[in-house]
Amino acid sequence: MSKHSKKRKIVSKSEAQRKKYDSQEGVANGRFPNGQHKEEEDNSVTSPSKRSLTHIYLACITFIVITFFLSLIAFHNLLNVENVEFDDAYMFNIEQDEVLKRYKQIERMDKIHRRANLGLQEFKAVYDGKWPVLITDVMQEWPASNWTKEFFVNVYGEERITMKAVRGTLKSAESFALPLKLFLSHVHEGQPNTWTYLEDEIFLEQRPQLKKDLIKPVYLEEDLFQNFPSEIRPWNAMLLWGTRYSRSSLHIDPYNWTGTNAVFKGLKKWKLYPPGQDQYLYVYPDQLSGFPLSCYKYNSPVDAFNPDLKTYPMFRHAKAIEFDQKPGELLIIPTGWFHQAYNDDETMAVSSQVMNSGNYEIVIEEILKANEVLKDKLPQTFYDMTPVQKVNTLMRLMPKDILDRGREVNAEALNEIHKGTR
Ligand SMILES: O=C(O)CCC(=O)C(=O)O
Repeated sequence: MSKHSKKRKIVSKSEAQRKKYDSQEGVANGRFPNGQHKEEEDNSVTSPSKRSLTHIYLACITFIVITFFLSLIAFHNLLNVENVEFDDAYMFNIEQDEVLKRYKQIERMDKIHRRANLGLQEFKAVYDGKWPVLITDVMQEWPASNWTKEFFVNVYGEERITMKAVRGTLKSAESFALPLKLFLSHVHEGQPNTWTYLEDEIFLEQRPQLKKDLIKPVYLEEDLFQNFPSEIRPWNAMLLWGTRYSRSSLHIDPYNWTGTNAVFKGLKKWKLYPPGQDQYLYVYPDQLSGFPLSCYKYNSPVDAFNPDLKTYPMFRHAKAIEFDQKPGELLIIPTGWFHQAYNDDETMAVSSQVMNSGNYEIVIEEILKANEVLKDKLPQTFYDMTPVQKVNTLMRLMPKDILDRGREVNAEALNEIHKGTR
């Protein structure tokens, strides 16, 4: 064997080795077993080892890109709950726990849910007594959606309404009675520290021709307050007409009922506080409503839209859901949620309430808490009864003096209207 042929043999052995190692993972670092760098060996042709390296890089990059886009889509879906559309059929095919778990995820996003085509069963499973919701597709049918300022001035201008007026902070609010025409002639004049708010519980109640323009959507049809005697049944259509900057107080509704608010004109801003934050809200202790069928009042001295953090420093820890409510949207506020509304424009709305199978236990508890006399009279079977039986039993036990007082209060309110003193 010549010197040259010996050299060729050595070269061919190293090529064989290279083939062998190219097919192994260990070559992925580009080195041959003898320590020689692959590229030094042959950098003019793409070797099999270089190709497998490229495949691995490509696979990694593809994986990263797909994961990134999938995360983006998931995040977007969570953020976009305002327009979320859930399919009832889907909802009923999964366990209720699953539904709630799914909503828990959304809850963390601190968003209001805007819903159209919301089924009654889904409303009950997910929102009723649990989470606030804006229903966007029911008010369009209500004749009240066509109410105008001119209509109220022309037909009811001389009628007296009750209004709250503020000069300074919310704490300076005072109540006045005046003709609707006078109130409406100034309703465009709100200033940050000078504003007025028509908050009248009787005006619509006394005018069935107007009240019939408000249609009860299916979510509010079950209403156990209808089983209360009329003497103590809460008024259930409060007219709210405010100048810009006007606002409610921060409160939970009487009897801790489920509140509703339908905006017809303007823009309402809301702050809603999920339950369990009383220590941050400085709730006045032991205040009673003064209603004939008494209940505790849960009111906060804090104006959530202009909080005095020097006086109420813990308020900064309170967590709210904040959102705007536009004309044509109906808000349903669950029992137990402190809430405050702020009219960011001249705004007309109607608020109401329900007691239903989602909140009746809480409402009854509130009634019993403030009326020990009723608690003592409950039959032993009370807690086994259906919601309707419970309410009817409680109403049958109502002491005569509470009913008499209710009759008196209603008569006084109506008298004041007729005498023009309110
Ligand atoms: O719209 C408003 O001013 C709030 C009304 C309200 O919270 C209520 O009626 O309980």
